[in-house]
Amino acid sequence: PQTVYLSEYRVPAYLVDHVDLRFELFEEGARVHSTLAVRRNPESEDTSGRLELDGDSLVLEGLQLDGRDLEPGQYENQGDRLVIPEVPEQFGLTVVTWIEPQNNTRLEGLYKSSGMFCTQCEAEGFRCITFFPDRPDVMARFRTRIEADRAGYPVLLSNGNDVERGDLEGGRHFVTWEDPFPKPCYLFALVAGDLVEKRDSFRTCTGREIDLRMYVEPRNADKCDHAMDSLKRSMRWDEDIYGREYDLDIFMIVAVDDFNMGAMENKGLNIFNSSCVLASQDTATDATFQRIEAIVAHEYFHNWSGNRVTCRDWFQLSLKEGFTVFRDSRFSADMGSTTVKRIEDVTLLRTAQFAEDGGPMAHPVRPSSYMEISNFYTLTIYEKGAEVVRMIHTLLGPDLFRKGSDLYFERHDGQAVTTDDFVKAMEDASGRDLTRFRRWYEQAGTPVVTVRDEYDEARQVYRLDIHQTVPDTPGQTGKQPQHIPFALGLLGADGQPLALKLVGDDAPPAEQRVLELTEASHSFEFEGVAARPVPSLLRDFSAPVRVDYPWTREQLLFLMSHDPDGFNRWDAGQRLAVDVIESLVDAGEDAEIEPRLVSAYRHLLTDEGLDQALVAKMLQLPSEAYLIELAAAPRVQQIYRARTRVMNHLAAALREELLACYHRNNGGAEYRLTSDDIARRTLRNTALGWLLEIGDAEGRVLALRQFREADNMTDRLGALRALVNSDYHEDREQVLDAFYQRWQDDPQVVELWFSVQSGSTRGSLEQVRALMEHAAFDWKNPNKVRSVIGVFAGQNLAAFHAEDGSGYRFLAEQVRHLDASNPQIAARLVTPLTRWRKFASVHGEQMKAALETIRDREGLSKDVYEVVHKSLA
Ligand code: B3K
Ligand code: ZN
Repeated sequence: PQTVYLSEYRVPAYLVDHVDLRFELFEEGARVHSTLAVRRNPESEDTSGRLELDGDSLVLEGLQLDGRDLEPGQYENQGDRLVIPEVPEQFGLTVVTWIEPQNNTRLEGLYKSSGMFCTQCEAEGFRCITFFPDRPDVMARFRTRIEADRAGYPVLLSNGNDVERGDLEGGRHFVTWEDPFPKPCYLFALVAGDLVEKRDSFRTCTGREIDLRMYVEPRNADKCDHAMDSLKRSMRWDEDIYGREYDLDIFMIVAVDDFNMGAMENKGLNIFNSSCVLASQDTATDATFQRIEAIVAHEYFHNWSGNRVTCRDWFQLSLKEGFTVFRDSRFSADMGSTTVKRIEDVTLLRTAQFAEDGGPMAHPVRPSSYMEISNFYTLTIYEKGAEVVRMIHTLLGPDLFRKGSDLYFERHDGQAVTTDDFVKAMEDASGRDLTRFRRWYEQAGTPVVTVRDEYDEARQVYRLDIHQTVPDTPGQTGKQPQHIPFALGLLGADGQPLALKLVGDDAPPAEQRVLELTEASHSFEFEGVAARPVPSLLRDFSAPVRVDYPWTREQLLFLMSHDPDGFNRWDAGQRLAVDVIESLVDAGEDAEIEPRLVSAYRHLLTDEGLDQALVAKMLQLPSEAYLIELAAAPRVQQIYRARTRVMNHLAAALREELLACYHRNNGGAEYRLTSDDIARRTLRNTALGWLLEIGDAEGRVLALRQFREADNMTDRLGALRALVNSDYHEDREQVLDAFYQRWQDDPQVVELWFSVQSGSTRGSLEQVRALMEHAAFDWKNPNKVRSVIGVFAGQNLAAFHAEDGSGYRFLAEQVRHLDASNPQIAARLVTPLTRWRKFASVHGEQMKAALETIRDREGLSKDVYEVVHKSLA
């Protein structure tokens, strides 16, 4: 496969002003008539007169230039490219292609899912529909006519407004859609199916009435309310916070069962994975409700950050994704608990993005090369990209940031631009120099910030020496210091925040400062400090870096109860738990477990004056994945045992407190989605999980009762999970069975049922294999593959890293199998194996050997090829 380089970017030689599409949809395939209004790009240096269009798996049935058929000698069909060596300055081109959506298992381009036609064109799926300059800097107005059997496909949708509809011969009908906004072809969408429509409306800030429509299969008609409400909240929030109004008269959301990722922001017609949009109290957990709200918002926000202003090329992907994740994350924070949302974002970042940044696929937020762009929809592009935008927000402050985003949208509306254009707009609006800040886009790897301190009692001065390094990553060495906003505070012995005054600085004293690190080393002196303080560093996780500071357990315990920064309170607890678990990894079975950890947790469980949403988070022990990420050469079994020992110890020591916490939070009140109520459910289910972990008999009774009586999926699943993760084998089988019997017709619930089992540390590889034989498992459905194979390899870490290497061989086998039908999902699934270099020798070698069996598969897809070869290099 070929590598694409950013340095080779050239403006397109030809532009397309208008696209006229006609889809004839049949059971045995689809015929696509496409007529393009093409003209030479005056800005291109290419004057050869040669037109090249992209294609993939297309049968070419017709080709006309300005209405005249082209003879075989006048064009060249190379399969992935259609070349017409000589074209005029301006012309009309008609292309007719034949495709087979019913056989499309890659789920890119036009395909069928549960009997309906749907599309996924980002990043390069439009070329699977027709020959076209499939790149985001070619923006055209689309008119789309869809023809299909009326009975089988009563609903026919595309982008924009429906302008015409009517009947055709043979029981067929058509609808024509027109999208007034020029767009890149990756935002094109089409849906045809037998769907029910849910309607609502939204009045914009200028008084326009927008028609909101959701389309779902009839059996899901009662699962649309939450997404619809989330949509309206998002529309309002984007007006209030960013001044962005919706632009079309209709906004549509469609749910489809087979989908490679979460959702897609097609102009005016967002398409969602069913599991990211459908919900009812009975079938969705709190986490699912929150995820739906976040994804609906994310896709909606793309209408401005992505669609109105789009990417020049795919190296700029974070322009829309990083910014949009930042936007959806602030939205979720505003809708619920800001601190909890921050904890969740940072947990994902530190566990998974840091691992990516330290692995063989590490790449900058703006990469400079790729083989397969689908492999670059990564945590680095999305989550680290969002952190980078967040840092600009921190450096500029909310008002200048808003000024910058206004300028960006105004300056680039209707354009395809770069991450640099974004930074430039922020610079121009604020007057700040972000030259050095741009390194965040160019350098891969997680910076390490080392902090050492010194207290000078005689001078009453507290000094911080801060040093940063950016580690080498594949293809990048000798990196420059980055511009890091480093928020901090200092606490006095009484737990009170100190007023910070820097030596030689005129700024008025404040309880928190954002230091700006731009050099490899800095020293900061704080004056008027009466006694050695406890530093609270990198508050609210102000930059995506690792902090190295020699914390003592006393300091961490102190911060856990005194830090006014909620995020750092939580983080101190995590660091303490990590320290305790790590110290047990090498210790004998009878080594003492830090008693102060027990008292700290007791305090959390009993002090009802604490923010319960924060407490619910603080009670979660650091995950195995995070502990593995932190370790230099992790020995997974030992880490797993040490963590389990600590959990059992805490559960046994705090049994009474856990029971009390369970009962206190088990109000029979009506199910509501407030952050208070979510915290209560999290608390009681955490308590239940811990009690079952130690096989507590009373806990068992409570879990069985909760399983039977719960009026919502959060509690039902909480009880199920606690029992599945316990040693009550008979109960386990019984509840799993009952659950399946009750919910087998609901795919989203069956996915939960699968993942509870494949992620259970009590489950073995054989049980996971058995799930794959289950009638509900379906290789063609990415959600099923993820909930069984993905969850096993990503969450059931002790089994995945089994000493005999069976987990690795299992994963390699599934990747090889899946690569033939769905390369995108196969390439994602392989990720855990790519980290082989990090693991102690035997494991590492076994992982590497598993990767090699994938590498040797005949006919490997480009997607898997890139990931496997880069990780073996
Ligand atoms: N933009 C899409 C992702 C498309 C992935 C293509 N492989 C969803 C999103 O980020 O909103
Ligand atoms: Zn996105």
